[in-house]
Amino acid sequence: MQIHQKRFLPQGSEQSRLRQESNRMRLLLLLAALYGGVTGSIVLQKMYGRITSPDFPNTYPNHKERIWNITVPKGYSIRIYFTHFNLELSYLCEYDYVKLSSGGKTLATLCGKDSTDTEEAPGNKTYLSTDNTLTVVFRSDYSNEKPFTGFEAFYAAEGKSPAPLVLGETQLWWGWCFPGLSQTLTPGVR
Ligand SMILES: [Ca+2]
Repeated sequence: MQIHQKRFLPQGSEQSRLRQESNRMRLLLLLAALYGGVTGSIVLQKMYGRITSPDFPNTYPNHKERIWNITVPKGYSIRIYFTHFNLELSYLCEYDYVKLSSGGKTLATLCGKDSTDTEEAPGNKTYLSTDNTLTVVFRSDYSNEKPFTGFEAFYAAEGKSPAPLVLGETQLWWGWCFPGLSQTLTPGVR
């Protein structure tokens, strides 16, 4: 009976129903993509912090991808350095890697433990973002022949030319806490 009724629906309304269905499907797919994107990356907006590979200081799992999007106020850049680094070594770091990028540019693709002719490991090097954002991607492939403990890194905002701003803020702060003192500390500034 139902099939019979369906067949007798005017063609126009059937098409509009199908169109609605397909629009709803598209919206669901879009939401799924957006939701997936949000949960896939970690947003960090503090002036400093620490990030580590999954399960650090234990060995990191296979088939993992983790993305950190670090943002600090405009005018600052972000310096990152590694206190521990031990990833599977592969030619050009194509298996497991930590990738640093900023301003649409890759700063470094890191793997292994020590740098070689074709692969870079951070060692004591620090990396500076090109703008106020830094993206860190950790990725491991499907296997490891040995256990690798991953990485631990610290980052901090670094002012490119923050002196006038910081001085101004310090004066305001001193002036508010100790009225009259800021003028004593910085003669010539009212
Ligand atoms: Ca691996």
